[in-house]
Amino acid sequence: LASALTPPPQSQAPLVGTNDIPRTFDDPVPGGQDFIKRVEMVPMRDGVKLYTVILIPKGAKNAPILLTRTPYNAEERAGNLMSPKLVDAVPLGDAVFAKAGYIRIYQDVRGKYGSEGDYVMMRPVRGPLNPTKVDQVTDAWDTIDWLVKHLKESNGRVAMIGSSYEGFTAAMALLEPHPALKASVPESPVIDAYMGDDWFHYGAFRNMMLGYVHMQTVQKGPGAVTPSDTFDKYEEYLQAGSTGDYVRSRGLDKLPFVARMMGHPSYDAFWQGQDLAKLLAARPSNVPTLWEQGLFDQEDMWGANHAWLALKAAGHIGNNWLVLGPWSHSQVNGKGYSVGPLQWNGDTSAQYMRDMVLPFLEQYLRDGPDAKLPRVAVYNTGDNHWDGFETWPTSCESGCGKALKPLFLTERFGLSFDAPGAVQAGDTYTSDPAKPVPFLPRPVLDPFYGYGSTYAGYLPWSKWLLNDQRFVDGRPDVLVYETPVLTEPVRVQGIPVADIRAATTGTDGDFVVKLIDVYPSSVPGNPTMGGYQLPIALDIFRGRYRESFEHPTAIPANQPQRYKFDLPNVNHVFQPGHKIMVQIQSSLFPLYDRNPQTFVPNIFNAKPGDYRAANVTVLRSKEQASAVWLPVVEGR
Ligand code: PG9
Repeated sequence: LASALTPPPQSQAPLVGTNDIPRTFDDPVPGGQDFIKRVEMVPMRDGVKLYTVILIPKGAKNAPILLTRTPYNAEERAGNLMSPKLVDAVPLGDAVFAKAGYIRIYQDVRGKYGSEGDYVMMRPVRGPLNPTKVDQVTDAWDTIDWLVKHLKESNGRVAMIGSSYEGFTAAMALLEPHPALKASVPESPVIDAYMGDDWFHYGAFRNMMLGYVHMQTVQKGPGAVTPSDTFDKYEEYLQAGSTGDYVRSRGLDKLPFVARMMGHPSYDAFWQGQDLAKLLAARPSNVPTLWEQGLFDQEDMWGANHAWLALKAAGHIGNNWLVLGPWSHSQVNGKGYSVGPLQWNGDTSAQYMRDMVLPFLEQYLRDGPDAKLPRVAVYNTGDNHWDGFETWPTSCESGCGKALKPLFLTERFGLSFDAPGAVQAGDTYTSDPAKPVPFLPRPVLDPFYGYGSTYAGYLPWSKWLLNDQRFVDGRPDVLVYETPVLTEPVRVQGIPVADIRAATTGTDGDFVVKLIDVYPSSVPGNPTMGGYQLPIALDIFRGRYRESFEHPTAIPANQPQRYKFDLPNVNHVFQPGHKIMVQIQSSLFPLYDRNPQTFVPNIFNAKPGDYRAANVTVLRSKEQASAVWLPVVEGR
């Protein structure tokens, strides 16, 4: 090696070479790499082989295996393998496992990147929605079976981990776990993509995911988002007409998954059959499982907590833990010092990996000490620390200790814990589909432009849920209610419920409800937070589904109706000097498709004439009270 590094004297250096590629070449890294990378084509039961990148610490013996099954290119996801040390080579979130000597494995799901076979987006379980003999359950089973039989360095125990789609593959494996699967960590897993994960929220379609489907399904390898000649997606979607018009004009209807979504705008058998929370509760596993969810996850806010709640309801809390951290989507795998404008005490992602996931895996994969995790760990975004709970939520509509407390909309755009008096009253705005309320200040870019293994994407997208809502509070189509300045802290811990009574002149319509923490006008030491309107929970609900998500019905024009839906989890403190605010509006565009406000069978195919302005009256009388029900708790 030393002689290879010593250059020949200049006079001896030949002027012309015959082959500049030596027959062998060893990189002169001191000691070489401290890990071995193997790539295996692991055979599945139907003969299809899956591309599997295996990173083994040199000299490993009896090492546990940590497996991620991904649609995002195993070769890239495994990290920057140029590095001599595994701990530096793997993605940031994996460093603790590399340090602890785990065998780290990334595998391409069937049909993507290096794996053989056909790709089906979120391939459903075998059965009516999947007539083949394979799914993510069998592929995980077959992979684990192969790994424990072929990796002599392992102790025969496997855990699965992964975020989002990778969390979905981890959760699917729990439906019929291989006996060697000893623990699982589904992070922001997609569990019900109709109710509150990637494709719809309570029936409203998430336009902005179309670029993702393009990127993922135009080809087996890396794809790009939908080509566009318009910088601002707000402008692009508005000009296109309906989402169906947008899809057809760009040829996206030729992508089978887009066509499937457009054929199933309601919560029919197609979506119900994919609700993994229901499937998991019907076939609960004994695998110790740590479910993780970001409190500000702009993509998959529904999955982990609903899977955990379904398992709890089915009596399987004993082997299921829940972590709700202060993160945007998949931020748990990056740095967790802050999210949006909020700063935390240290790196909360590192705290989760080091103090929760690693001890959990050590307990079940290495017979380590009891990890002593609280059943539920939720970051307190008001007090800036982790809280541990025996159950969750601590306060809810019924059956969990403390009842929710309604915060009523009152006259003069106030909010009060006192029920309204007898006066008939309401507040009216005109919702015009020609001028929908933007979800982010324009211009709005495609969130998946530049998306890759780093999860970078379009930065405002990853923090839009925390965006200062002053950018819309002056609009005439946004109702804004607020409390007086608080003199006492108001602590909320659980799942707030939006409960809106409203009448509209249209026959369909959407309702967006935002629960907001308004900062004092001046925040010494942090001037940019002065007057900040920080949403702590918000969501959208499609009015046609107020009675049934499966069978939509027209809204009877001008008749009060009730729109009731859960908002995302909160563990927050509205501090003295702050105000609580509720904003109500009828669009969040172009993230969500526009509701034409005229009842049509399938909103994807609404015609230009169906899009009509409607006057929406939000009621706040004694008989028709509107409120956000808050999980208020006293004390710390
Ligand atoms: N939220 C992404 C996704 C998962 C599943 C379907 C569509 C999108 C992800 O980050 O994987």
